[in-house]
Amino acid sequence: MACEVMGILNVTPDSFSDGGRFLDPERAVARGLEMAAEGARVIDVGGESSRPGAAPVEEAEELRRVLPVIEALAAELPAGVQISIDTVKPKVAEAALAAGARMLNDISARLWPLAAEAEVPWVAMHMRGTPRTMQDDPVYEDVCREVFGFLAARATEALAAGVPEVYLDPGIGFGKTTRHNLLLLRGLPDLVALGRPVLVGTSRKRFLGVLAPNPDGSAPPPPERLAASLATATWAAACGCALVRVHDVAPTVQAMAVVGSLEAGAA
Ligand code: HH2
Repeated sequence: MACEVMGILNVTPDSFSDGGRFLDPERAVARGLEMAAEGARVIDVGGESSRPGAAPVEEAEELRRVLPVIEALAAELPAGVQISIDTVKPKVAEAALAAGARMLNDISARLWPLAAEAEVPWVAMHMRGTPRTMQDDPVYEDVCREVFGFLAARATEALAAGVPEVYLDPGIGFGKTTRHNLLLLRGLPDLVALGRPVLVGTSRKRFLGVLAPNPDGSAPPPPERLAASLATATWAAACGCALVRVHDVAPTVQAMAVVGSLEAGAA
């Protein structure tokens, strides 16, 4: 099965790459529809940045940001394109699901009872600590064993509780050094082998600027990390992942189509 694309729609003033661009609900909805037209199968709406060091957002403010966008997108998106809500707050998750979101993207990996109740797929992501503290010297003995073991245990619990599908996400950049991110990406076949769909989010992340610096050694800013983002999305697809979470939908859809064509039996 070809790897599908989840388009990122951050309705925030401070996200690391697109912060402030889609705070206006009309612009956010237009961007969601544009990503659907470009081939995204899921539009991931988030109202709180989780970049390293980010401060938490009040529940009422997060609701104010995401609900009008979800309501409008639920009415306007073509059939076959789902909305997911990217939140760690139970009240926001519940309200978003009631407003038309059909997937719960949970970077805290704690909200599966809500996904069970609403009968929607749940994304369980691994994170060390909280966004405020997670990059303070993360240490693992064996990062793949620890992260994949954590996700497998959460999936077992969630499926037993009645969640219809669990996506496993290693949480690239969430309490991980560049080396940890590389080890997790290299280990993706082992995560896929657990038998659940795997979601990977590397798009424009900081470690890509470290791995692929400018010729003068400086790190390219987030919007200039497209080629590096495509390299990791392509790698994830070739490893058998089901979904990649990206800012740049159109070029990623192209890359996924090519990987899909290369898969055994496609030609
Ligand atoms: N990464 C971010 C946010 N949500 N969800 C999942 N499942 N996986 C991820 O890797 C992931 C995520 C961070 O990226 P972004 O949304 O672009 O930035 P910010 O958190 O600053 O809004």
